[in-house]
Amino acid sequence: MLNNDTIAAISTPIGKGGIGIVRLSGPLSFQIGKKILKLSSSDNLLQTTSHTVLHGWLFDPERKISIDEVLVTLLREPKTYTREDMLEISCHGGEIALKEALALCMKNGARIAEPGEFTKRAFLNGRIDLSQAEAVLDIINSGAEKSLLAAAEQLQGGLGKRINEIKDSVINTVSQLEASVDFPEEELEFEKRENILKGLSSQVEKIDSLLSTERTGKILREGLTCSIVGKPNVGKSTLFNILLDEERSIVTPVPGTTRDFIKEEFSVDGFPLKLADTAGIAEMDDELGREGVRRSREQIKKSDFVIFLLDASRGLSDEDGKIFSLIESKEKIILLNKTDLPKKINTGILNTLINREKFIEVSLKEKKGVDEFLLEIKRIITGNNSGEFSAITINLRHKSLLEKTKESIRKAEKSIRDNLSEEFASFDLKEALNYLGEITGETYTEEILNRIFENFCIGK
Ligand SMILES: Nc1nc2c(ncn2[C@@H]2O[C@H](COP(=O)(O)OP(=O)(O)OP(=O)(O)O)[C@@H](O)[C@H]2O)c(=O)[nH]1
Ligand SMILES: [Mg+2]
Repeated sequence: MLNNDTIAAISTPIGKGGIGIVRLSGPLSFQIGKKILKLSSSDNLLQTTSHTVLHGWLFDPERKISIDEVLVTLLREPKTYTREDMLEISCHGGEIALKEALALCMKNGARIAEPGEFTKRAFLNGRIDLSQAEAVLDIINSGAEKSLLAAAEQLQGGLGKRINEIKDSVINTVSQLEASVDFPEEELEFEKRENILKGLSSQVEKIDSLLSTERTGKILREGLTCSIVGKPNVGKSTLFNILLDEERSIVTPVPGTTRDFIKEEFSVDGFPLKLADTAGIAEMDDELGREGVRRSREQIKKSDFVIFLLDASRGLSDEDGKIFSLIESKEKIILLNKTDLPKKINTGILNTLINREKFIEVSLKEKKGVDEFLLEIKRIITGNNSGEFSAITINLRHKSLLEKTKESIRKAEKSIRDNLSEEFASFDLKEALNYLGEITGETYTEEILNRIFENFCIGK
C-alpha cells in the first residue's frame, strides 16, 4: 500500500518567530496527537470534526511535563494537503520548542519526512498533478512578484490544462487512426487524412507557443544576471544604488572606489534581476586593482546582459573602447551619464565606437533619463517591447518533453503523408502521449519524482 506510514516535519524555517509549525500526515496522525497533546477542552482528537482548531499543551508522556502552549489544526482526509489525515501543531516559534515537538512525534510513531514528501503525497494521492507540485517549489522560491504570479497560475493547473487539451486532441486522432486499422477496407480517405494532419499541426502550434515561454519561465524562476560596467568614476555605483533604492555601494569622486564586485537581487517591475556593481575597468598599477578588474571581466562573462556606462563630461578614452570590445557580443544597454555637466564627449566618435548602437542620455545625479532606462531593462527581460509576459511558462523539464512530443507528432505526420499503414502514425502519437503524460505526471518513474522532490525543503 502507498504511504502507509505517518510522516512529521517542522514546516516553518528554523529560527526565532511568533509561531512555528510541526506537521503530521498519515494514518497515525491523530493517535500520535492524542498521546502528545493535552487539550484544554474535553475534545477527543480521534472524534473531533475535521478542519477544527483546538487549544492545548504539548505534553511529553514519558517525562510527564508540558513543553509548550499550542494550537492544533485537525484535518481529516481527503480534504487535506496530502489527502491523508493531517495534524498541524502551531508551537511558539523557538528552535528548541519545535525540535522537542518533532522529537515527540517521532517517539510516538511518526517518521521524519523527506524533503517535499508532503507535496509528493499530494501528487501520489491524486490531489495535484506533477506540474502543480513543481509550482509549489516555484512559489516558495519566487523572489519577485511576477515569479509568484506565474507559479500561482501553474499551481492552479494552468499548464496542466493546456497539456491535457493537447493530449485529448492527440488521443482523438489515435482513435481515428485505430478505427482505420480495425477496418482496413475503409482506408483513410483523402479528406479524413487532411483533417487529421490539420489537427496535428494545430497541436504542434500549441506546443510551439508553450515552448516559446521557456525563456520567460527561466527568467521568472532564476532572474537574469546583469553587470554594470564602465571605466572608473563613470557612475556605476551611483546607478547600482538608484536601482536598489539604497546606499549599498560606496560612491566617491575618487576613481577606483569600487574594488570588488557587489551583487544584489532585486526586482524590476515584478521581474527578478541579479545585479552586479563592478570595479571600473582600467590599467591598474596595484595588485588589488588588477584583481578587481579581473573580477569585473569575469562578471561580464557570467551576465545575461550588461549596462555600459560612459561619462559625457570627459572625452572618450582607450578604456571605453576596450570595455566595449569586451561586451560587444552581449545584449546591452548603453548609458551616457553626467549629462548635467558640460559635454566633452564627441558623439560622432562615440557612435563609431559603439557601432551606432542606441544609447540613452542620463544624469544619474539628477535622476534624469532613469525611466527610459528602466523601460529598456523591462524590454530585455520580457524579450518584447510591450513588457507583456505569459503567465503560463514552462521549465527545462517541460521543454525537453515538449520537444520530444513535437518530434513524435512530426514523425506521425510524415507517415500519414507518405500513406504508410496507420499503425505507424498511431505508434508515434502514443509515444507523444507518453511524453505529455510525463509533464503532468500521469506517467512517471521513481527517478523523475526523486529529481523533482529532492529540491524541496523538509516540511513542504
Ligand atoms: N555631475 C554628476 N556626477 C555624477 C553623476 N553620476 C555620478 N556622479 C559622480 O561621479 C562620481 C563617481 O561615481 P561612482 O558611482 O562612484 O562611480 P563608479 O563608476 O562606481 O566609480 P568606480 O567605483 O571608481 O569605478 C561620484 O562623485 C558621483 O557622485 C551624474 O550624473 N552627474
Ligand atoms: Mg563604483
